[in-house]
Amino acid sequence: MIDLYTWITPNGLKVSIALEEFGLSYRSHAIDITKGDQFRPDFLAINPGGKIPVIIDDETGITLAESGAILLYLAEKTGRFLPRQGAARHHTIEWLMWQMGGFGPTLGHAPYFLTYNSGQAPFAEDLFRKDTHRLYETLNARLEGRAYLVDDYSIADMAVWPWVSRFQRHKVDLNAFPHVKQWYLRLAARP
Ligand SMILES: N[C@@H](CCC(=O)N[C@@H](CS)C(=O)NCC(=O)O)C(=O)O
Repeated sequence: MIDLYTWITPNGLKVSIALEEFGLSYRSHAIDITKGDQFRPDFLAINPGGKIPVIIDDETGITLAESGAILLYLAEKTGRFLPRQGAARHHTIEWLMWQMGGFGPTLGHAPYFLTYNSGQAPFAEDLFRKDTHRLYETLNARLEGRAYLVDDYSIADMAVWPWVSRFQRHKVDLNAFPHVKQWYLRLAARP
């Protein structure tokens, strides 16, 4: 059994999606980050950084934070959604890292300037608007002529999708990125 400590944010949703897709048994524990649950001593004991998501797998005894590391762990545990070898494995990790290092952090910060405090920091707003559009353009170019980020549906798609689901907060019109929109709706239709 896996215990999942999480909240309804893109990094949290990645792991919820993965656990459902992998068909693993798990229990969810809500860590309400809007109320400061992430700073409770019992949560800091499992992740001193005070960030969701975290899993504890009682089969292996491992406690793991960082959504990208959790997705890799679950893929290796089950042997699914990450090719075992070859170029497709490296490209899946490449797109997972693209999400973890660029798409996620940039889109995580962008709404503070573009949505919640627009007009207050013009330089930051301009920077995040340009970077956001550049990242969506990169994703759109990657998805042209492809059903998924790599050959088959993988942990890379699971990592990117919950971030795209917040496109309105990024002030992005998905119609301007038609390949992203088709991919977004295709994945949304999964059970
Ligand atoms: N790199 C981490 C980021 C985790 C993260 O930023 N979690 C946010 C929610 S999406 C959080 O717990 N925020 C609470 C806080 O910063 O106090 C991951 O991918 O798991």
